[in-house]
Amino acid sequence: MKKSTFRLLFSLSAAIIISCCSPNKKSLPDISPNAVVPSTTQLAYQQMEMVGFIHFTINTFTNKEWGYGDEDEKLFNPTELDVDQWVRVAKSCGMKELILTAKHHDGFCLWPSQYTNHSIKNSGYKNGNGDIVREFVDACQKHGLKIGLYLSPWDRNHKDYGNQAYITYYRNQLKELLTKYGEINEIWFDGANGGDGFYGGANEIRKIDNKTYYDWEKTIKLVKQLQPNILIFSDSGPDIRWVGNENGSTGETFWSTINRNKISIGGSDVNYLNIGEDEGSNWIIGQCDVSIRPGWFFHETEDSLVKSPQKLVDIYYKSVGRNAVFLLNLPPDKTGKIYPNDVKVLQEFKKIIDKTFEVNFALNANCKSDNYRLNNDMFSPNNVVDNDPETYWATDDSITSAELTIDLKDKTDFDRILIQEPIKFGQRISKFEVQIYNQNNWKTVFEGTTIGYKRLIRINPVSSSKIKLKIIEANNIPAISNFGLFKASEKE
Ligand code: FUL
Repeated sequence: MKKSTFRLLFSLSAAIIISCCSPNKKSLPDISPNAVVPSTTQLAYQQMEMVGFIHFTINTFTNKEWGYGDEDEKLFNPTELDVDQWVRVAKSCGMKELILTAKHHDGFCLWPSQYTNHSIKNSGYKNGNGDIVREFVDACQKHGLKIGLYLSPWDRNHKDYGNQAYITYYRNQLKELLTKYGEINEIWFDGANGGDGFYGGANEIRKIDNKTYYDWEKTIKLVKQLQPNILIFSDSGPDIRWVGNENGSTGETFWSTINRNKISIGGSDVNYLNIGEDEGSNWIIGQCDVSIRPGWFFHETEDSLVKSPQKLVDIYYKSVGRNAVFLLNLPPDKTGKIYPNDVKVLQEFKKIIDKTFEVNFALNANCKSDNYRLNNDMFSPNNVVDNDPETYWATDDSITSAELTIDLKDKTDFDRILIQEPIKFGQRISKFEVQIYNQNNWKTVFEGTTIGYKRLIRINPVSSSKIKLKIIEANNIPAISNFGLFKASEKE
């Protein structure tokens, strides 16, 4: 029997079984998930799309990027600290979480840690009675933002750095942060490790073996014990991963799947991190970290070098638009506030994104496909334009290439395309094309590889009434949850 005839018979009998025995859609044979899929918390994290970083510590006052660890704590003294402003600004530009540098490489702690004197308790701020981690947590909770904390594994202040005693110290600090401040959504483990530093007055170079020194697997276990729902970021996840650069972009091809045994904190192949691997055995979300200024900390000399709204929009397409999460750093100044010009840029960025994605021309358009699963509406092509991220179009078993045609009725101008896979089933598509119908011909306007949670495509403006999405290769039955067409804001 020919494959297609078999498929038809299979679909018909399945349809009969369904209509006779189970009117309930839920009992339909859904597409089976890939072997590697995101956890529920990873799925929720990916859906946040944009999160923020706050780099603020003693460096803000010493005008440095990497403090040596010998700073006089008294130098830390923001005069008009307004943590609420950080959160309001982040929220107003669409961020759903903020991550604070509780401790950067200099070892200075923004909370009164009982394990060190290099902290806010010896600073001028509130005469040593302040706790900025507490203020940060309170403000995020008040405004409904998730909370992330950065605890630098490298500590240029600590006398024991490089020895086992430091690992105990580091874990004690994690215990403080993860037991005293309520629910923490993300912990950020940086990859910079070892080098010169103050180290309690030793003033020397200390090298560590980044594969063995930290015994990360034990620390990860501890973190998950203390906060079962927390997501851990590092070069190698296990939940969220670095994408191998600090300019905010993943590769054009970007898999959330990767092999964890090929990557390690501070010692990974950056190109591998930037692309991932179709066959990867771990799901680790990509997170694109980048600063709104050249540096991660505030420096007056960089006031004129704040990225433009257009540059941020470009990064948005290269991060959120390539299946990753955009992590944008907003460094507060010495007064303790995000600088007005940075705020202005962010507001303009948000306006542009909102304007571009305001009207989806494909919404409720008529969609057809050469195949849809069991010919049942649960998998109808129309699900990709129903504005419901939970519904999707999927094909019959064994089909890995298929076409979806979107009929807009009238000729429409557009230059931005959005495509989403229902990633709860895994990431599947590895080759696709978008075509438009023009003068009795189909013309290819984009050729791509991966889609994942969200793919945003920029093309030159076109005018057409019919658009085709051709799925050419996939590692399993393809499924699409959302397809959109937009016209870019003139300010892009
Ligand atoms: C890097 C650090 O060395 C930078 O100072 C900054 O914190 C950035 C986010 O990560 O590895």
